[in-house]
Amino acid sequence: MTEIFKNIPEIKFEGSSTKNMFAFRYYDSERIVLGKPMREHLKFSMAWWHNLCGTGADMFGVGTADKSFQSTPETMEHAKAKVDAGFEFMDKLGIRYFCFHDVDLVPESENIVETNKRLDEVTDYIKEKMKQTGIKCLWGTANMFKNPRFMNGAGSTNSLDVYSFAAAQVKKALELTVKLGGTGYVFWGGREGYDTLLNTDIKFEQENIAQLMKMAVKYGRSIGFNGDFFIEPKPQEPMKHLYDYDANTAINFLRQHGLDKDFKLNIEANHATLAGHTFQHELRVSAINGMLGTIDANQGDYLVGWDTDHFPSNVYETTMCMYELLKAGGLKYGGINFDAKNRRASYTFEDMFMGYILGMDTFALGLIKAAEIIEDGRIDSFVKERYSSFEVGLGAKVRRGETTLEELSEYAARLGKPEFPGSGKQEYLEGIINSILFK
Ligand code: XUL
Ligand code: CO
Repeated sequence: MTEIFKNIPEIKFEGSSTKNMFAFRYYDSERIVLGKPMREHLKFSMAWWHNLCGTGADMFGVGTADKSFQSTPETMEHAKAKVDAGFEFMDKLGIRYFCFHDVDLVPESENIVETNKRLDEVTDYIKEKMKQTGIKCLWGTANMFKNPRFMNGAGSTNSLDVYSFAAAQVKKALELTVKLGGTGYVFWGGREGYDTLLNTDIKFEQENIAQLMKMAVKYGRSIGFNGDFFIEPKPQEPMKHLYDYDANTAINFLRQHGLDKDFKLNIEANHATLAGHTFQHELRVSAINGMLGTIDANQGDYLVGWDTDHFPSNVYETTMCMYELLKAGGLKYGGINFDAKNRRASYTFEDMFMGYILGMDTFALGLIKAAEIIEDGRIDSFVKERYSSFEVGLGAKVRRGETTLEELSEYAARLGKPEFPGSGKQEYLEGIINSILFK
């Protein structure tokens, strides 16, 4: 088979001082960090859609990148050329996982029976490549936002026909995920929301979405899907309001509908910031609720109000992300999927590699720094000390739920004026982080 990314070598670790553009500066897959090789902490995954399908088209202009891979777009020949390109790309970078939507893999036909046939054919081909390379599927999903039929939503649609079509796509995408050995199945509800409440019954729509998810769990488990289902929260775009607004909202929805045993969350950095939260906040909220499932790695542009899906370059953010991940004990069925795309003006094959090298290095550096923060211990011990008044005596009774308003009132009355609660020392703590990041 002919090489697609000619002149691009296998990317190896060379250290931070290298000037070689095709090398990792920080990602050293075998380096041990806190007792585990980096590759185990950082289960990197390639997003089929951005990397192999995205051409840089935006609302104002057509694509700039040629992703035909020497074939004719919208054909099965192209679908297979994308497989060839994808596996060569992952192999050269040492990426061991990929994620996909159904429609990323093949051109969609008007008829779902025909589309499904194409999906069977291409996944046979993908399976062969997986066998040859050892590369695995991280998660699969159904694209239920692109086709015009989903204009009013998929699970949240007003039309039974469209709802059934969504169900059919979920069924097939689950079968494909099982066929490819994926350990996750994602629901990102891009059209599950509303543009105006004047035409929308929120309760009805959310109940229907929950039903679709329940059917997915039932069917998935019946065909041997033992991994996690994931909801991927996002506050808006394309709809003005999306139901899975942020981690807390999605967790509440899952619990309300009894889905919390089978589902966890897929936290995406740019979605977090669109919701007015830090990436770290969304990870923390998920983790403390036992819901941290997987990560869509990217970053937004704080000066732009939409989902720009930049490759991660902000080491502060990846450090805090890896700090949360390490403290949560890692991701069981999840990984770090680069839901990221090159800028429109970065249209060459080289740029595709540069994006992944940047992202992988930024996460590797984040991992190294997060481990140093934990080993340093000053942040964790400060936080522990900050709440120490609840460790003994009456404070411990509060924690155990053994006290009353009466008892606390009597205590308060005896105190007179309470002492200040102790400095939050934010500037001191931020200084510690800087001294670890930039030593
Ligand atoms: C869109 C987004 C999706 C999901 C999968 O903002 O993040 O690519 O990750 O459908
Ligand atoms: Co995403």
